[in-house]
Amino acid sequence: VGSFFQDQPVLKNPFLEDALLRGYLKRHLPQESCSQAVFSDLSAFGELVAKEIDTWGRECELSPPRLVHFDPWGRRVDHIVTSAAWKRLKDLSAQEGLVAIGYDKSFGEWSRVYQMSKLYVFSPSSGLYTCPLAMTDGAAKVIQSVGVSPPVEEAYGRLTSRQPECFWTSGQWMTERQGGSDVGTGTETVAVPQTDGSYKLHGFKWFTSATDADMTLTLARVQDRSGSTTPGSRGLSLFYAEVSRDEDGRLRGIEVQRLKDKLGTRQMPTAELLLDGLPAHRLSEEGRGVASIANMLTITRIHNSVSAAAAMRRVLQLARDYATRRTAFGKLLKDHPLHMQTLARMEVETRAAFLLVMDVCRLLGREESGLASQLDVHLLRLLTPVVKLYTGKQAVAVVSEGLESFGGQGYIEDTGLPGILRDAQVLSIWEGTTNVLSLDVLRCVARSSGMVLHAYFAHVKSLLAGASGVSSLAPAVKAIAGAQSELEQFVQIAASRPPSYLQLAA
Ligand code: MFK
Ligand code: FAD
Repeated sequence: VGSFFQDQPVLKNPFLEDALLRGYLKRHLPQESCSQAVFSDLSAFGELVAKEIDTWGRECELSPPRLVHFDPWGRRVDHIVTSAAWKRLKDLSAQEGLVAIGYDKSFGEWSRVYQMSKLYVFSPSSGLYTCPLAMTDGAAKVIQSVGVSPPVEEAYGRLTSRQPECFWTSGQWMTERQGGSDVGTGTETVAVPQTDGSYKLHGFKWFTSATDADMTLTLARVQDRSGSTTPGSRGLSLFYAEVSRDEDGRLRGIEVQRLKDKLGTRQMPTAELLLDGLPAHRLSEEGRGVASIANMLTITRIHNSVSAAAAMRRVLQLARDYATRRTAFGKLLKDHPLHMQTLARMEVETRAAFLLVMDVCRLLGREESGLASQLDVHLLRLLTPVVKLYTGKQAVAVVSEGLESFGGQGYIEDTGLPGILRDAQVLSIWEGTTNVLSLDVLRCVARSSGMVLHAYFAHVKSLLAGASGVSSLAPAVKAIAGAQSELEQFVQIAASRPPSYLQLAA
């Protein structure tokens, strides 16, 4: 009934559509050859995202993973069945070097900016494959930090491989029932030493995402001969375990209890796992588990921030396109000043998020190339939790606003739009909640005796100096300088009080 049918918003090449990303890369990437290679790869990849990958991501949402506990003859198999699209995304991730680019370092200190730019283009169409990639990247980073040697030498090669048949993904099994934030108190999993120097793990991991991974890093308490363990964070060690099957097809030392029924991130499996003698190798010194897995947290939190900024950009790209197709009150949405003001506000949020995220990626690249100054190292430590906590919240707000810009259609499942909001909601929860990361910021300020803040102030001052010549930026420069001076005053007051003051101020 009726002859009118609304044109749908069209996803165009997300790299070519993103003037800010292209401008950022043009401004920062050094030699002509580096920027040409990156531009040509990202242009081609952006085309693939719009034309093909986006439908794979959608297929992952429409065919979510399911758990098959038993085979037809009653044997326990615990198969997590994933869609064909999910498997294709794994192969594609290897071929496109979505982890490898960060490790082969063909672009030196800019390799991380390049890798994260590619993930930024990929993320909203990836069917959440960015989740296993984040953990895979984090695991490679941890292995690098403990030494690429047996028993993890082969794993490192696989995690950073571009060959689909060789490529592995990793899990990150930290959370137990008692504690996801407070893993130091909440971890009950024990590691029982074996005569050959390896361990067997016994415990229950309450949240494990992308559980079809080939290996994992996890935390457990080493049991001494009397069977006792050390409580708290100091009792935790870091372990490496492969996820493998025996001759009968049963998982070695693991039972998949069930898959979580989640608000979003439905494209990928998140399981509860019983570890029942899982063979494992200790990677950290005994009791240094949390400090050792911190390298993984840094990487996965940066990935999280990339995905947050990318979600905002995606909803905005679609909203802008829709504004050129939808008419209300006799004119296109793009000609309604109030509608455009709404989109402009989203644009400002998105730009700010993107620039902060990219600055952190730049710092990571400098640190990994041995080029980071002490100031850069402090800034990276400070800004990693800040960018994760800030963009996680921002993504929910901006994407929610974005849905409204499609009117009622923003609420309709098969437009694919509501999924963007559902998936954004997790970004502030996993990899450390907002409050837990706020406390992490304060702890790192206290542990560096305030050095991270000095690094931050110096950085802001240099940015303001660069911007002060541009007259249109004058009001912003003034506002930022005012905020900075208030913050400096707070730090001075805090420095003259007992350490508990910082904690209370949180
Ligand atoms: C789309 C992309 C998405 C990504 C995919 C995600 C899939 C989902 C994966 C997950 O959600 S995995 C689970 C993530 N879990 C968390 O993020 C846990 C959140 N809780 C915290 O971060 C707590 O702050 C923490 C567990 C670290 C507190 O434990 P402790 O033992 O009380 O920590 P403490 O005493 O502050 O630090 C112990 C050591 O670790 C110290 O080193 P030292 O002993 O050498 O002094 C710290 O400096 C170090 N450390 C802690 N946090 C650090 C860190 N080092 C660097 N960076 C950090 N952030
Ligand atoms: P709690 O620690 O119980 O926190 C509850 C509330 O208390 C939060 O709001 C928190 O901010 C607040 N809080 C806690 N401590 C403090 C404090 N000191 N001060 C102020 N507020 C505080 N974990 C993994 O290990 N691997 C995975 O692969 C994984 N995948 C996940 C996938 C999904 C979809 C989800 C939703 C979670 C996943 N998690 C995973 C778990 C996730 O990391 C934890 O849920 C998260 O770290 C929070 O832990 P918790 O659930 O125990 O919450």
